[in-house]
Amino acid sequence: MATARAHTNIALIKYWGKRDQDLILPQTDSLSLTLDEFYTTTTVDFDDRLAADQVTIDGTVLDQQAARKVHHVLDLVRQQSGLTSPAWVTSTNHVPMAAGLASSASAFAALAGAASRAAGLDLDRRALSRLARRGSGSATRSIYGGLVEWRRGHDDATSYAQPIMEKVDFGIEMMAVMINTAKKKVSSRYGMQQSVTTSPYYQVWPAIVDYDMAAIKKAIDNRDVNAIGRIAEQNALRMHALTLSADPGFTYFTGETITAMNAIRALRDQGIPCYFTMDAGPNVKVIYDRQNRQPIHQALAAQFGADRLVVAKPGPGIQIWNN
Ligand code: 2P0
Repeated sequence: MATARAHTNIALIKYWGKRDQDLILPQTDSLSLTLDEFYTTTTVDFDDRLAADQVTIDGTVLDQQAARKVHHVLDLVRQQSGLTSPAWVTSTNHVPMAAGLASSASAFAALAGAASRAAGLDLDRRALSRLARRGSGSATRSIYGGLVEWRRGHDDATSYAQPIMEKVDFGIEMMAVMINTAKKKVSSRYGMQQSVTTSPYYQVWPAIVDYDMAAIKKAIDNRDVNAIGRIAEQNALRMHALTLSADPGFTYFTGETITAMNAIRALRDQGIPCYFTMDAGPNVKVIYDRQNRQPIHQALAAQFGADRLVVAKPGPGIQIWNN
């Protein structure tokens, strides 16, 4: 039996599209910040008295269909270890609010860590990153803390994450504006594939990411939070343009998403540097230097309510222990 804790991450340069659906090989590199506030703790116990894998998330037992991606990762661990037993999987999401902010990243990273250790494998972090990738692409990056890049690679062996700056030594922070915590209508898996196959703009996306990756790495080297924010905001808008320009077009934004984006632009116009990014859902994450937290929090609390704001600092990489 083993337990792992992994933190979620928010991409500053987005992963949006796969080259290989089964291996989860991405079209492009991506880069993220692991957050301290949001994490998943998962325990795995292989037990040959079980008839099938039993997956419980936040106290609810998943049916076979809902647990499909979990079975897939467990099967890979069984292949690698030679074990054949089914497993108990118990997972708890630690988020400050009722439901989801990018929980698949922390969930599949924690599952990879706990399942591999419980099966007696002693995987290094690169191998853990590759295993987490097979559950969900964004989980590849949640093995590491701080600023992390996922190199797209060209096959299963070469597509993994690596740390850019595990212990972040400057003031970058993120504030989540929780617009809506209900489950999204268009899964990211389906949404990104629609973008790849039907958006006429997709063909320029890889070149945009190459350019943004180089620029953001330079900004990180310079510890320039405002340059990081500017690059991340533009990259996010261009990612979301791939959903709007798909056929049929769709968006993860709601009216309140746009309202929050405008609130952040207004703060900028008042001389308070802050930037936004959005993922496959309506919530907005604000990127800023911690020295500017107070006026940003005050302005957004007045508009959205303080109970819908969560401040997150850079967080650590995966921890795994035997029970
Ligand atoms: C990211 N997102 O880089 C991007 C930006 C959402 C928007 O990774 O199909 O749940 O499991 O690989 O990782 C969300 O997609 O998709 C995601 P799969 P995943 O964080």
